[in-house]
Amino acid sequence: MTVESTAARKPRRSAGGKAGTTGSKRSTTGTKSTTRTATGKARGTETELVQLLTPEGERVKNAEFDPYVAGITDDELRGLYRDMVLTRRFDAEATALQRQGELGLWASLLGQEAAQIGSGRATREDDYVFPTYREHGVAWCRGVDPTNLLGMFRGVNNGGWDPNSNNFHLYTIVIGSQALHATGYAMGVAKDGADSAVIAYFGDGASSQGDVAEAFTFSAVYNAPVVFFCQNNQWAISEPTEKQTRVPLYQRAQGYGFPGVRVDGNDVLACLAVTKWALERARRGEGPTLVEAFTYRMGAHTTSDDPSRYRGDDERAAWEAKDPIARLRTYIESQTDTNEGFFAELEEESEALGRRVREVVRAMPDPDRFAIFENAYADGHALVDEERAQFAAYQASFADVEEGNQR
Ligand SMILES: Cc1ncc(C[n+]2csc(CCOP(=O)(O)OP(=O)(O)O)c2C)c(N)n1
Ligand SMILES: [Mg+2]
Repeated sequence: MTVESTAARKPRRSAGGKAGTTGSKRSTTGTKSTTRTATGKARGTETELVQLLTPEGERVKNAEFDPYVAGITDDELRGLYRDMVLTRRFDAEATALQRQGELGLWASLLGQEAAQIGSGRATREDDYVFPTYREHGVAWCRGVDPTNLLGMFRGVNNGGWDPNSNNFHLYTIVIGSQALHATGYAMGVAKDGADSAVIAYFGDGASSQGDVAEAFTFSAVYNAPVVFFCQNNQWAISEPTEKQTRVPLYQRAQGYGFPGVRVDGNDVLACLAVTKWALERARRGEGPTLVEAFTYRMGAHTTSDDPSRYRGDDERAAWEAKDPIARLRTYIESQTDTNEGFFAELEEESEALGRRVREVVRAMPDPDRFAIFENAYADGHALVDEERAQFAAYQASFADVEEGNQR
């Protein structure tokens, strides 16, 4: 199949873009390396980190990205805070529900609230989002009812929401594959002539997948309107980021010919600003962007994992000091002193959400036991028929137990 280049129909600008990977007053983490810009000019760079809010809750100026959050109101700041608090509360409830046997598994987003809420709030209604299995905060921003995220983790359905209702695709467990889905979708969006953008979420571990490399190549060559949002939470289950890459992940974009930016993933304002910038580039026909949100997975990989087997408490403690919610609260309190009622009400709203999630999950109906044999083949299949019959016989072997239970 040949695919017409979307670049031919859209004004093509330098892949280095306005902010691109070129220098600015970003604060740095101090690592030095030599890279080339997208236009091929060699230059030395430091590992740069876009930050608008320090861990102490102080606003830092940034000439490139300040314009993207310039008009933000106190109410909007409180809105971002509310999003993060409620997402964290939902996540804690889900973890507890798993421990109590109500869910089979849960992948916690603890620590990654700013990366998800900042980027999620940057999306427009008509944009399309391709998540992994941990994007509960992005789902929240897209208006997916959080209880709908839990069916799959309870094992009662295969997804739980209609992706096209909120332009939020189903959770994807196959690591990195959604980067390709997003690229293909974005190429389609461009062919339709729409000015929507697409955003694909994935992790530091996924960055090693061939699918992600292919997505980078295709999106660059076809100038697809897609943002690759990599949450570098420092771990891929028990593998640290050092096992995935020898260069900061965002710098990989240069080899493909599009800009990459590292943003403080625990700074909701910076994540909002950088993602808005990247989405706007996509909408203007300037092609893909890689955003690396530098953050930390505070909890276990999933409820089946025990991180004490491979990492120390000191690392977690260092990241706890950079908590995304605490720093926004400090900033909000420094801006206005009329927040007392807001924080108290939010506490109540948070508890009410926890209660609702618990009630809804417990009331989820079990699926029909035989539904697993449906929906694979349109006209049936001899092997599936055989397996269905075997399963029916197996189920029938419990008839006396079930009768006993009813007596
Ligand atoms: C193709 C594929 N290989 C392996 C796995 C098993 N697996 C599940 S999660 C995971 C680690 C992913 O790490 P990362 O991309 O950093 O995302 P995070 O879980 O940290 O959010 C792996 C290897 C998988 N689901 N799919
Ligand atoms: Mg990871």
